[in-house]
Amino acid sequence: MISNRVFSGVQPTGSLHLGNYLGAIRNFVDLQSDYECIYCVVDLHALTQWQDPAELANNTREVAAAFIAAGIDPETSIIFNQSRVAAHTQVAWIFSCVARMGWLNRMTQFKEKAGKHRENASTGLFTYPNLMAADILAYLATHVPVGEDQKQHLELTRDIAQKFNHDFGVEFFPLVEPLIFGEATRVMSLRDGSSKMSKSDPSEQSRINFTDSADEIARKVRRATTDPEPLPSEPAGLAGRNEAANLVGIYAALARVTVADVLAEFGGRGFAEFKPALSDLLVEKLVPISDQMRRLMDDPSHIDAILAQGADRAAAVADPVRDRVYEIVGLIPA
Ligand code: AQP
Repeated sequence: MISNRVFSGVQPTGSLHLGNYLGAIRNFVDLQSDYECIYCVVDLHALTQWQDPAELANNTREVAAAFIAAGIDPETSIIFNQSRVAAHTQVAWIFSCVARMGWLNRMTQFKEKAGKHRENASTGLFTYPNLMAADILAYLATHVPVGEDQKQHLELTRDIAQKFNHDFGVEFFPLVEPLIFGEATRVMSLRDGSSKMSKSDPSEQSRINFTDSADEIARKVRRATTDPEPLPSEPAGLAGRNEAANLVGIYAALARVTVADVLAEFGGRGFAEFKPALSDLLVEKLVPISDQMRRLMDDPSHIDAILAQGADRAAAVADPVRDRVYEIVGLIPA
């Protein structure tokens, strides 16, 4: 059995933001030295909510460009988009027949995204975790780097793997481990420290996008909601101060230090001093990535070639797994 294969994905649903970077993409980059890595632009997942067809293909390229600009090497890691490898949907159907309604009913992301209009949500949004399980298990991946918000879906992936193995009397699918690390595993909105920074938040002010200029970053940080107190000297002093905790966490993650280290430096100082230091750090880390993304997006055919080649490499791994699944369940003779 494979012991160290990483799989993860990002949806091409709009402008990528700091939460996607610190919760996922930067960790994708770091893992390349120790794992065999497969990174997917999950375009089929994006369709669970309406996407403008004219924008979807471009958003897919943009996520691929962000992967590469952030430091994922398409020669060593596999970068591709989900819809090009049929095994994802083929295995997902099998998992739809393994997962239980009760399991999916418990998924908090469905409840949040469907909101009050549950009856109007697409059935794809409801069964999304089955496809996510197939994304991962079609590669027999063992580790999945994600932000905190995806933890429940990974637990469901483990439940599906376990039930499949049990129902068919095999030891085929591994039980995946989430890799949730860094000081900002759940980056919060700049406007409201109790809600997640998200692409679908209608307020542009709530998030820092990969594509924001240095001026836009500085303006958003300046306007970020805070409280009037100076920063505490110890992490315990951040309890009940969501907005302050969020900004300090972002700083710590970007600087690759602990929250305690940041407070040792800034404790007792007000946001008038801390915010400019945070914007400088954000600009230093994000602007080179967005510059490189822009250069890559100037040559879409190059990105398309990387995605096509990545899909061939991905299919070479996933197709035999799909075939074995078909044999196990009896769709093709063993
Ligand atoms: N705020 C966040 N903090 C930390 N990690 C985050 N991620 C997303 N938001 C945060 C992580 O980014 C990866 C890719 O996410 P996704 O694009 O597949 O979808 P999402 O989690 O639904 O992200 P958004 O931005 O909230 O998109 P919308 O608004 O379209 O739903 C995942 O690993 C996720 O954990």
